Amino acid sequence: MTKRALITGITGQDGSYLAELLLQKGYEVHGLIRRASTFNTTRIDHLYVDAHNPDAKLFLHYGDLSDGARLVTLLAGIQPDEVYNLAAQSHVRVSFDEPEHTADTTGVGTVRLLEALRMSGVNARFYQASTSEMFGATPPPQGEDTPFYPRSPYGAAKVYSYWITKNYREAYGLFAVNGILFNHESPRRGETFVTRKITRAVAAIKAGKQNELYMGNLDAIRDWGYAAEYVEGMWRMLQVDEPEDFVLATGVGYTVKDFLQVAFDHAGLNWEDHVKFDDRYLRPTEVDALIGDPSKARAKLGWKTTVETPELARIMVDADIEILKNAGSHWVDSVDLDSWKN
Ligand code: NAP
Ligand code: G4F
Repeated sequence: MTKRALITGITGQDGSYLAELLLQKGYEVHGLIRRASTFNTTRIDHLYVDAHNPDAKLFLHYGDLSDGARLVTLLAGIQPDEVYNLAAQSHVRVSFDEPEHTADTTGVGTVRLLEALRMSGVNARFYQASTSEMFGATPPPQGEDTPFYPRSPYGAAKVYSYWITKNYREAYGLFAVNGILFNHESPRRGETFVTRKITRAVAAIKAGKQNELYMGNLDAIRDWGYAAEYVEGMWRMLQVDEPEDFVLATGVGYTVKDFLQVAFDHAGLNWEDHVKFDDRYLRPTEVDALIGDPSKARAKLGWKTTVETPELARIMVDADIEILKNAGSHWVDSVDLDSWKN
């Protein structure tokens, strides 16, 4: 029997890699997408086959985590074996500007989906995209038993989602798990997260299209892995016998400054000639250091990373140099993005 999966957030970085992986594994994949006035499917366009084609395995459905009734109807119609809840307002800095919206989608959206599963009677395994941001102020290394101390509206909303997922597992016997993922990046990363902001700027500076890059706190430490490897871990969490929560991370931390250094060096540039400070990129409360302990995932899922942060930075720089070459006049400078997009 062909397995069927529903992915919320399929148009995002992780959703696109997960859809790719599940299609490779022979799944029929259904994705929830938001209606927008412009196309928002660029990350998955390469996977899409017209639904009239008998070989089509990827199906997209309009919906939103703010619309519980729609989630019930969709689940009842699709009857998935696995549900991956990746949708969220996922930008930490933006969550300080839009705390209520973040709580509604990143927090309450999860219980809407869980409740829709219960109301539709669909017996699917459920994956919740939990995050290292929940550890916040608790010092590293952080593992499955480390206490949470969120430092942003985003982190607080994700803590709610973590606990409600655990509660539905205990209260209703759902196979529901939290993947507590540390930062993971790729050439498909949103342009305003720090790694992609840096690698796009390197490409633009190298091409003579930009000279300055405005940044916030360069001392923050993150454990950056390669997104394509993390979606394999998500899938493995739903294939084990008992539902359990897992940390996915590389286990090694680097500062934002380290990332800048590797990325600029790779293009033969000196970051100190270009990077300027702008306090608009500081957060009211910062998460100083996130470094994960992935030993449980290694032991029980056989999952581990192979791409370390410096290699990741080089992959992303090379990809952005290529993207810029092909973009021509459609390229939007980081400077333009920076001025309002965080
Ligand atoms: P992303 O690129 O920002 O993608 C977020 C996805 O959620 C997009 O498809 C977006 O749709 C969708 N979305 C947002 N609000 C929605 C709503 N109200 N209803 C339905 N869909 C909505 O995020 P990502 O990096 O792929 O991360 C995937 C998930 O993992 C997120 O939940 C994130 O918080 C979590 N996470 C990420 C990391 C990381 O380092 N990447 C680490 C730990 C946890 P549009 O395309 O229409 O905007
Ligand atoms: O790339 P960031 O915006 O990612 P952050 O805040 O760590 O959140 C990401 O990872 C979480 C997992 O830990 C996910 F749950 C979340 O959805 C998201 O994917 O910022 C990383 C660090 C921060 O300390 C920030 O203050 O970089 C610092 N930073 C310095 N200058 C900057 C900038 N961040 C951004 N976005 N832009 C800057 O100019």
